[in-house]
Amino acid sequence: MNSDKIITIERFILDNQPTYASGDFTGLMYDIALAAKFIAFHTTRAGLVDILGRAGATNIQGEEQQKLDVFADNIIFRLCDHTGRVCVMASEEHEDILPIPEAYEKGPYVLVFDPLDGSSNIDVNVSIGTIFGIYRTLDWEKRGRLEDCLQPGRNLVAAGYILYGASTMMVYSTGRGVHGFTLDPELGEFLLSHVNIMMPNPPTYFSANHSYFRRWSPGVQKYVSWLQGREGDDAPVGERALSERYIGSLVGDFHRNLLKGGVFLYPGELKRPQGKMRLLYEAAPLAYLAEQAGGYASNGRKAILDIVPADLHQRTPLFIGNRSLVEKAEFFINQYDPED
Ligand code: AFP
Repeated sequence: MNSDKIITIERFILDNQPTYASGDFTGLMYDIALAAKFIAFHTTRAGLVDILGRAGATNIQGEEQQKLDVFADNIIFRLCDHTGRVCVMASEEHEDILPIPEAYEKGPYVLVFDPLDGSSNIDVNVSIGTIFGIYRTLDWEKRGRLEDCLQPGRNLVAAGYILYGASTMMVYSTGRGVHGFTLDPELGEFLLSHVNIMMPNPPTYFSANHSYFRRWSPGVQKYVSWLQGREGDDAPVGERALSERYIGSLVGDFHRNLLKGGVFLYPGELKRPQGKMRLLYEAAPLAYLAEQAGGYASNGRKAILDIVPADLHQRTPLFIGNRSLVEKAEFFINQYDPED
């Protein structure tokens, strides 16, 4: 008899909750896993929109079709607003915080999320993802406020993502390693598939939108040349040479580098010094996972997790992956790019 255990995400979350836990956190993680199943079901049908009706049109049942990112945003909010586990949410899709309706009790947790990242990839059937981070409220007496959402990544109590790819995977950490679960679409269950993921060393890949080379600072240009083995005595060449892979879907690019080792970079540009990535919804949650997996994330000068957000939609340059590769980015930037 094969005795390898089959462990559902529900079982795993329950087995790993501290003995003193109230169950709020466990429930919230389970709600996110449920949201992931709803979103996965809809994303796999995305290619049918031309047949079943486009966003904005009405379907056979007379319901209006929603764009997938609007659907994902809506489903996460509706699964979490009434449970008494969350005091406030913030989504990449909304300018302001999402308070818990007065009719419902508030809870101790703050949920920030990017409901569907890489949505420009939907039309071409390429992987997309959901990213989330969970903080504790700063004031247990009050209903959730903006300050609760503007916490540095160091305060995260959990973070993760759901990758809608060839399979749907949920990868998360609560500060005790990074674990991955693959959705069995027939059973509708996430099953533990990747235990305690660590970024392999030596790394295999680097991921950047190389067509922006001329927009980058001299330090970033030198760094990318180094990644290609064209700059510096210690450049990764020969056996250690890196291959370039870029999907343009952060969750997909990060996931590949998490499993194979590597670095993803979306630097600032000369005309857009803060780059494109959102600190709260993208950079900080993935930075938390990277550090849990033995890696590191930086804005080129300091750890992403140490940046205190000044506003909800703040952007940041992002270098994330194996620690040695990210620290090398900091080295080149400090060497060649004077601080303003
Ligand atoms: P979209 O949601 O507009 O597709 O943007 C996705 C994203 O924020 C991130 O997932 C990618 O890593 C990055 O943008 C790709 O940006 P470029 O197209 O500028 O390379």
